[in-house]
Amino acid sequence: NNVLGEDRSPVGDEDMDFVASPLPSISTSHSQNRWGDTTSYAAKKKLQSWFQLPNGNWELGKLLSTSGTESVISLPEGKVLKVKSESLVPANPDILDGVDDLMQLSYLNEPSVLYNLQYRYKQNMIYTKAGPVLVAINPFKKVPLYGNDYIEAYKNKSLESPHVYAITDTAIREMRRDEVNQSIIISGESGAGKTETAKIAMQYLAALGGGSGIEYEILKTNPILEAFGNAKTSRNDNSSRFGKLIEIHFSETGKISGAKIQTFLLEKSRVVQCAEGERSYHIFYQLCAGAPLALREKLDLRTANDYKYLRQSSCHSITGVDDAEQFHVVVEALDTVHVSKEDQESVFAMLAAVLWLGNVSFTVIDNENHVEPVADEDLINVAKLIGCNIEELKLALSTRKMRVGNDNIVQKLTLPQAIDTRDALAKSIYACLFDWLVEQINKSLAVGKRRTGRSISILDIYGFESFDRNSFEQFCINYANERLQQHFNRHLFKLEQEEYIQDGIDWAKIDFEDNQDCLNLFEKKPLGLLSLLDEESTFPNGTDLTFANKLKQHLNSNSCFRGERDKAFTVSHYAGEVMYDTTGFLEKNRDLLHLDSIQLLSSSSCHLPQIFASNMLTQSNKPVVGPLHKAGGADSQKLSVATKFKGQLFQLMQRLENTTPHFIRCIKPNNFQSPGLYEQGLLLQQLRCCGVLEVVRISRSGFPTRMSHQKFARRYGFLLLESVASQDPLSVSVAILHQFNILPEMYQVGYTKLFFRTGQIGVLEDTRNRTLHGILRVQSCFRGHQA
Ligand code: AD9
Ligand code: MG
Repeated sequence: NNVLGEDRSPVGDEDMDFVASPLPSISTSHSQNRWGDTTSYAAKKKLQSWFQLPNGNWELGKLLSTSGTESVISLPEGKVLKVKSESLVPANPDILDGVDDLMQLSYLNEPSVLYNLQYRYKQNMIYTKAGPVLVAINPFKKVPLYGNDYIEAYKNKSLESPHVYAITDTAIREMRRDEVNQSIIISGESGAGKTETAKIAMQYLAALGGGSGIEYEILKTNPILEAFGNAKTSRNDNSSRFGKLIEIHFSETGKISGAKIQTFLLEKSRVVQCAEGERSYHIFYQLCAGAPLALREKLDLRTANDYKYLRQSSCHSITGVDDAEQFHVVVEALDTVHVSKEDQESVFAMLAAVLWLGNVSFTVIDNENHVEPVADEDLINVAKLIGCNIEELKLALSTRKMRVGNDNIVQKLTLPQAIDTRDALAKSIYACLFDWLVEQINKSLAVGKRRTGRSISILDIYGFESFDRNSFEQFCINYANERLQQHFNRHLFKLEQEEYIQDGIDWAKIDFEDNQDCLNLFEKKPLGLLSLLDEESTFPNGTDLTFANKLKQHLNSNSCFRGERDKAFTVSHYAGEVMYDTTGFLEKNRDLLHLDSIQLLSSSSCHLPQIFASNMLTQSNKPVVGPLHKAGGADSQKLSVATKFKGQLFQLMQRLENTTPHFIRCIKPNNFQSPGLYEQGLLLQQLRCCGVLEVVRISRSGFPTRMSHQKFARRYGFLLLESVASQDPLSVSVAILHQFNILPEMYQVGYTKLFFRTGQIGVLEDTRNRTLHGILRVQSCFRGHQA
């Protein structure tokens, strides 16, 4: 069974196959104690014990003695320390080193989980199960775990160690068996490996469901979306700046019949500004480096360094990446998904237009700081590429038409206003281009009549974020994560309950806490974060400060909310507290594009700008009646960004709700994209944030350890001091439970199995081992005497 050389699980022993699964519950603190046993650990005199060093890392020590509240332990370098007994955390017996499911650990504490994951990681076993969840630790190097041989092995089940392939295989099987749509939900921090994991899952689906040829098209959507939607950030050289759901459809014969992609919240601001050392979207650099001569001339293309938008961050290249070569990969992929050469050229023209737009500069024309664009090569190129009149472009960038009372007036823009207008136009063109591309891809992959309704969706979405400074983007991302976390909880809770009901145990005793309070804080109308944000965004005089004050005024009594100094507020998320700075919230939420700019695009003689303009208008909440609008207010009364995002999210949740979910939690072991570096603190923080520690911890409140009556009786029956009247496994089991005074709340007796709270079986195991040890000692003594 070990064709590909992975070590067999060290707990292959049939005695140790405790099945376990988690039970959701939410709590905001993550203290170590909640993991520990209820009885003092040191009192049990285990040999191995975890001790936390001042730097926060855990070290495995040997417990030498315990007296009262103090214990003496020896650490690896021969150091002997006297420590408080309660600061020690039990370590698992060696036999459990590197178990492939964290639920198999007898002691479920943080150091044990970290150690187990590290033990595996060192041997390139980057995948581990945490009950039903797959944990994937980014190797930051090529690991020999993929490709056709592995796909075959997982397909025919000759390999069953945790893997994305295994999860994907389960999804396919369950889709066929239950005739229910499936979803693979991938989350994790930036750089943790979500996008790679999604591609690995797609690879497996394509291999198993291929045949019609459409699977190649589906795989080719990756280079396209990554070129247009990914960028180098400080955390990931290939960071996705959008969320993605790809729904892959299957025909009745089990073959892939098509796919549909939905994207979420592209980070538009990156088009016009990005931080030092980061880049804008890959496609810009690819175009500048890789466009063939004819295209270069047509678009007047220069090098990346000639464009302000690309120049500003002083980072043009990525180590190990050839942008020119990537450009050809993207063009090929566009061919594959049937974007015509003509359309491709229009796409590149739009990209060039954005770049030239960034170079447009302004001169001050009066003493009120009003400006006019400089009519140089930059401006001429923009007009040419967008297909509009130069004069109209100049006006759109330097004036705004408004209606004041009954009069139509033209207001001149100041320099900052003109720059904002220019950048807003660039961002909109790019965002529209992105949406349009996704639409073209979807047309090409459309399932059409072949669809059976069965599908597997893969969600690659930004994980929970908490930085030193958190803005509107984190606000939306973390809100999305609250929703997903609720989905996660509900699902796992349901699974757990089903098993309890099946075995007839009393599951009503299990508390189920959820993150509904935090979701309410966001969603409640009219006094929730999103409603108040929208309300303030529509007030002409609303500012980030008035918004922050309004939040404090209305939400301070909410337990998930805390007003902070100045313009800040804190939300207690399931994964921890995050302080948000409201600077820029209103502007980002309004995301205004002035009607003058939309009109400019609709006047274009080119095909794409026209489409963009009409999309912008139809996306508006209310029809825009005429060219002129009320002073000060939004020109186009479209939905706010937060409201649109919320709508998308609801739709997403609805879709996911109708699927059987499979969860993958990606973890990055260090912040340097470096292979082999395993930072305990960083890992721990992510395990907590993405709910993995929760899943494992929560199992304490459920009954994660299960053993059949037979197995239990066989394993511990010999410990009975008095013989039991009836020898049936159930009676023997109950007698054992009584003899060891296992508290009634610590176990449940089901029809076929015994269910234990975490750690309980550890107590029994200890006694069993001691007894066996004793027996062995007596035996060897006996033999000694004989000799
Ligand atoms: V972000 O939120 O989009 O910024 P992701 O998507 O979580 O992020 P990504 O999948 O892009 O991270 O992974 C980051 C890098 O880690 C990749 O570019 C690879 O270099 C590396 N990686 C991730 N997973 C694997 C893997 N299974 N094998 C090898 C990997 N390298
Ligand atoms: Mg990604």
